[in-house]
Amino acid sequence: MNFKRHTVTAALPYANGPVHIGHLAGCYLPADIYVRFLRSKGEDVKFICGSDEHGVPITIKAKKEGITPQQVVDKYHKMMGDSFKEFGVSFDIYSRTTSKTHHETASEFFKKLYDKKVFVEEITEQYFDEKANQFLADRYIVGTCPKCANENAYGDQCEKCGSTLNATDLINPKSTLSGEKPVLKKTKNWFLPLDKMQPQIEAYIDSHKEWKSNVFGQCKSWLNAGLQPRAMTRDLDWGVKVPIEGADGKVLYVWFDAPIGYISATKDLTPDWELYWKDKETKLVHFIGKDNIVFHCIIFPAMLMAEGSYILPENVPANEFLNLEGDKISTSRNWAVWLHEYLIEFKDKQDVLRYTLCANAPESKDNDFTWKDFQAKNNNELVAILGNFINRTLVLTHKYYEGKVPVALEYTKSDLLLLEEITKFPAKIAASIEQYRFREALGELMNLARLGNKYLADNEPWILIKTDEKRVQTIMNLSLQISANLAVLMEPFLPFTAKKLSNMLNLNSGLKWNDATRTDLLLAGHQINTAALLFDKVEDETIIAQVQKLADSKKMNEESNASEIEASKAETSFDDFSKMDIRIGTIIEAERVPKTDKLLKLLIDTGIDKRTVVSGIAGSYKVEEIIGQQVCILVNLAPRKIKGIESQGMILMAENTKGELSFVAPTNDNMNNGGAVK
Ligand code: B3M
Ligand code: ZN
Repeated sequence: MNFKRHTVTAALPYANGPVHIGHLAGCYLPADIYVRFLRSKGEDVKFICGSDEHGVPITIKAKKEGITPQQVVDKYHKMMGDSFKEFGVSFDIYSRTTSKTHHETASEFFKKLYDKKVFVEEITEQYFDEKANQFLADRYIVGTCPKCANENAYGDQCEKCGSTLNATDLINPKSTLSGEKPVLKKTKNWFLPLDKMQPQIEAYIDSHKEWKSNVFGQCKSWLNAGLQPRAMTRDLDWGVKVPIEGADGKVLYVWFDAPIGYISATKDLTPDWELYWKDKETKLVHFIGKDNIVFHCIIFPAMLMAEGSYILPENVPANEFLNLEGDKISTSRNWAVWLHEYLIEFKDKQDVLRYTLCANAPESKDNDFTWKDFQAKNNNELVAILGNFINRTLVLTHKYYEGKVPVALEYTKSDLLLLEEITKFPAKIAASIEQYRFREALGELMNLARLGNKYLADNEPWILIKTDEKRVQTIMNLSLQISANLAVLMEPFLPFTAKKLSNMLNLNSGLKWNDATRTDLLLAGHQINTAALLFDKVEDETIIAQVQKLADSKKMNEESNASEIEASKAETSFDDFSKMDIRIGTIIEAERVPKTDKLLKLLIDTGIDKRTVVSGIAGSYKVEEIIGQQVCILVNLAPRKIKGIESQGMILMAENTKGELSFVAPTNDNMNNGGAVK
């Protein structure tokens, strides 16, 4: 079927952290390539995205940072929006789910299903944290996945095996708020009866055997396991309020409201939004990462079917995950390449990252990003193939013809073959893009540059110029045509470079995809502009610095894990505390205790007496530096023998998370020995 227009969405990222390369490779880059391609074809397309600002991921982050959920989403919405823009992700709108339009749209949607009696209203037992006095939805609860035994599955989903779960399915559930085992408590919620809707959903999925096999396969396996009713409301206070009577303290499930966010964003973009959501001639495509498949292929379509007036997703091209240097990307472990940092550290090199991520996209299996590969892709492909071809062509044009496109005089047989080859590229690349095979498409684009390079190498115009000037004119004309076609065809993948190249060629800016089937985009006599390099080499130092940065973050992370702040001890009474007699004293002698690493034997003037104390501080202090040091000493501790020495008291030390010790001492130097610490 031919469609009149396209609605293309990219998953709404949670506004709880900055964008990293995993997000980009997962859905934003492929979606952007797809949309730029459609625009170049002259199609009517709206590219929709925004921040997902509800749900437990936001409230957890707020708690961690000690700010309100609204402050969290304001901060990250801006940050993510800015870096997408700078990276050239060309959304027509980047909206947010805390917007008024969204709250209204999501409420109306829910209300419509409620009025149509779609939901099953049910009182069930849900987990409740008595300490936090709160129901535990979704990510507030972790436990062992009943399907794959992953111990860190969330209350709504196991990220390891991809199963959707209900919190009550978890084995050994634990509250992420208090760490306590939760209790069950009765509460009313509204369920979408996916079980009853299974036949419709199954028919829908079965009508899309053309979907990527990872997507289709996952859908089938859920269907085979049998769909279960799923609560569309939660007992939480952050989100879209449930818009019906008797639902105080309840909000819409974030996975109910978030996909509706695509609709509300379109409303904010255009008054014609209904054409993009309700007209059968609109092709709706959702770009997502693999952990979102069930929500986009089963739950959201079920919502749309139940509502009745919307079109259904025509395709849901989901990518697998991108790893980083062999390890899973993780925000909490700071194991990531952050887009906002890349944009500063690699200024004006957006296209190098776009190229690397696309060439390595995890389209059919998880894939790995390494800095070495980034360097190799830049140096061996962008610089050596694409950049080199363009540079040789433009430099020679300036050198031989003062930057004016020469006339093609007479084509040889191999020229004619080449011309025919060139005209096939737009269709070849398009076919791959239309099947969501972006790596393959990019490979084809590079083949056109390879063809150009080979043409120059085979014909050697720089040698022929001495003997056959006429032939060189044809060679250069043809090379310039290839350059122009490259400028058009690279735009979806490398938009910044395309612009640079178009400027250098002084190309008409209105060129479209199909213009690249021609081989006369540059007319004889056309003046081109000065040439500059499209890419430059990424040096070893740059890569070493990035690898080091990752190693540092791994190390810091391990240290902070190893030394988590201890929980406080059990309560004690004032009476017990006041039994301890702590005095100011001064170290007057110190020596190492033989055959030990940590122990020092100290002689302390306590004001009451001079006594011996054995203390484990040799790791932090040298003997010479502590003579004369004032300390606090517990003087009524029962004596005990340490390494054969009687220790008559204990010195108070502070310890940091790295295990380093420091004396706890008066900061005022007129404290006399024997003074009480209270
Ligand atoms: N925010 C999950 C994620 O960021 C979720 C996507 C919503 S798309 C409607 O992975
Ligand atoms: Zn699992």
